[in-house]
Amino acid sequence: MKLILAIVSNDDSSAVSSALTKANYQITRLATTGGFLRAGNTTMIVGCEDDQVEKAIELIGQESKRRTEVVPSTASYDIGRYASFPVEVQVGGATIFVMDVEQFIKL
Ligand code: 2BA
Repeated sequence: MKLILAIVSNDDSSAVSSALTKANYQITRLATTGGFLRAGNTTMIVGCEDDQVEKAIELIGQESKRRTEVVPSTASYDIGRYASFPVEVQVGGATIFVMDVEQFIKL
């Protein structure tokens, strides 16, 4: 048995957990915070059989692809005026750890 820890952006967490649940994976979602950006992200804990790991990674990847989005940003000028302009930011992506499970116990 394996334990998958998948860290995904909050924007993708709903789609990722729906896809995994629909495919009969049992998951736990944790609200986590990235150490570098200090922004919220979501960590999914998935316990599954060895032969189910690949499919889980595929589903997570499908729902959390790294992509570029254009978001509005503002710049201020000394004369007290603000201008809005679009900037491209990278969003999404997943960081995944797969670990061996020594024991799986439900009491
Ligand atoms: P990613 O590498 O895609 O990482 C996204 C989030 O995944 C991280 O959020 C962290 O919560 C988790 N994560 C990634 N690698 C990990 C690991 N080896 N162990 C445990 N958790 C891990 P943040 O820490 O807020 O990082 C956000 C993004 O900032 C990273 O995206 C990376 O592109 C960049 N970054 C992180 N640390 C950096 C550093 N020391 N220098 C430059 N850029 C960094």
